[in-house]
Amino acid sequence: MSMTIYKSPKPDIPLFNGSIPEFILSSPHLRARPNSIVLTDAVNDRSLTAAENITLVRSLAALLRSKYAVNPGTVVAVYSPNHIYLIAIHYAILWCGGVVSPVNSAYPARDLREQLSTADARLLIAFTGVPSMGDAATEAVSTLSSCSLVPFTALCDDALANLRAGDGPAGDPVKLTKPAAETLAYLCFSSGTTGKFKGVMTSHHNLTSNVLQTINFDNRIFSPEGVYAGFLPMSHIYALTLHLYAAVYLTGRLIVFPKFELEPFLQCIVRYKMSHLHLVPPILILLAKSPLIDKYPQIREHIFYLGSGAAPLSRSLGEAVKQRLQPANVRIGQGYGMTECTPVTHYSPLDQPDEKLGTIGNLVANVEARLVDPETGKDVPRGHEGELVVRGPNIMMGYLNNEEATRATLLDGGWLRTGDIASVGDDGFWTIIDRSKELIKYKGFQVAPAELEALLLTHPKVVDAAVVGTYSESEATELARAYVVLAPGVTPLEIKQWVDGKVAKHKRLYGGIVVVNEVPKSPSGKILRRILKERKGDVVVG
Ligand code: 4UU
Repeated sequence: MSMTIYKSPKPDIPLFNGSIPEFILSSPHLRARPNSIVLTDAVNDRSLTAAENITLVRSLAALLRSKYAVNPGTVVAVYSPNHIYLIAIHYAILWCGGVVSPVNSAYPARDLREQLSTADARLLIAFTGVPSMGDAATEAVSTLSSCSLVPFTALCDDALANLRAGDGPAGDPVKLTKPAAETLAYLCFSSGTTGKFKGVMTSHHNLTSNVLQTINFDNRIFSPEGVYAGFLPMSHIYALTLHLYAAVYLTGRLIVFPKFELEPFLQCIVRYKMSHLHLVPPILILLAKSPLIDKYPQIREHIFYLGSGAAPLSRSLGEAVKQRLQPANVRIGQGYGMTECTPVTHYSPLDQPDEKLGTIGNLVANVEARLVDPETGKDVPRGHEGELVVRGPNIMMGYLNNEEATRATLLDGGWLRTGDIASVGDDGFWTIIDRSKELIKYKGFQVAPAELEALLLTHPKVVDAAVVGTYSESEATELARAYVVLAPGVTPLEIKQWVDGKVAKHKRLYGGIVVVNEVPKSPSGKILRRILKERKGDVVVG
């Protein structure tokens, strides 16, 4: 088979061979500046230096090992809003040789339970200080005999008390017994190109490689001097790699927000001189349009770089934000990635011309790409669009206990199908044109149509159902919309409210619900989503 392989314009870089904790300890920045503040809580201003963070990791690791039996291979789920101690918890689990499965803090008990059981988690560290999360954690764990619950705050208090008492035999990180590329470190969840959520097996090598691939892309985009805005959820791969790891490895300063609200965020840009903001398109819309921007003109003095990722950014929105922040010369770029790639495969060069704002930039070092026909899998000729297929040290090991999905996604030779339709110019700039997979992205969060369809079909009055994304220009995001065939005696609004009451907030049917006579399907029974997306003049309820 003839392949057309596109290379990164960057030369290959040397990678790290060892565990994630060894990688963190090897950071030349950590050695040079142990006393720099790496983490600050935006709510109460509490901070940790690079060295204090590592001390906390050691104490937490000692506790996790001795009191909670976290050993090599033990899966520990972490269910918490962003918190300055969350980083140390992740590192400590890996320090013991354990595997981290981060859970979206917006998940209700049902989704949490499903992740715990699919990942076969033995321990759930949950932020029970938020009552709804405490309830969900208790409920989820109560039905699982092999998983126990540890409150986040109690665990950290214990570790801190041990430190004050001078305890906590530090110990070194566990030595890996297999190569780092074959040792599981993370189980994040993604629906991939089709179906429901699956555990993405990320190795130690996948993660350390992607940190190096991104920070070496440009040392002004990822600078040790940067003050980073940390509100993206740390349970998602975007913040996981760029904030928990890249920023902390560089000993940059991460300002940690448990949730996003525009005005406090703008105040914090000024208070902490935040320079490097990693955002998603719906936040760029706010920067372009919100009147609040005029109330805080000083933000322009501090912002150096705005990155957008996790969903498409249009050139016009990028330009509108640049305009709004003038006279400052704020650089805007995109990162493209997916959970299965740990995540970054493409990044925009810092000083690109505005006409490139709608592109995802270039391949990062050590990543190769192809463009294939999604139906036949054959490479398309140069200059044509096709499904993006990528290869590199950052590509996942596979989906946990799901050979069928792994085989459909990871092809021979280590190539991964992204389910995104892309094109590349002669200048090496890539553009995402469309998505061939089923996924819906709501404000950067994954919503799997298959999951909502399965839920809809459990309602006795829903005869058939399909869910597709519709785009909202005003919010710069996709919204999930259901097309349903209903039995007599129920209204579409009742169905919508029923769904919205059962799922995590980001999975609600914000795109409304439409009653149809039948769901269009192919002869093999596959939902023809394209036909639904192209329908016009529907009566949309809700
Ligand atoms: C168009 O969203 C992510 C990871 C995002 C990310 C982005 C920039 C991480 C680091 C960074 O620097 O992962 P998932 O698994 O939640 O979703 C993956 C999907 C992709 O397949 C694509 O459809 O999210 C979409 N996507 C994008 N689409 C991600 N980034 C982009 C982008 N433009 N820039």
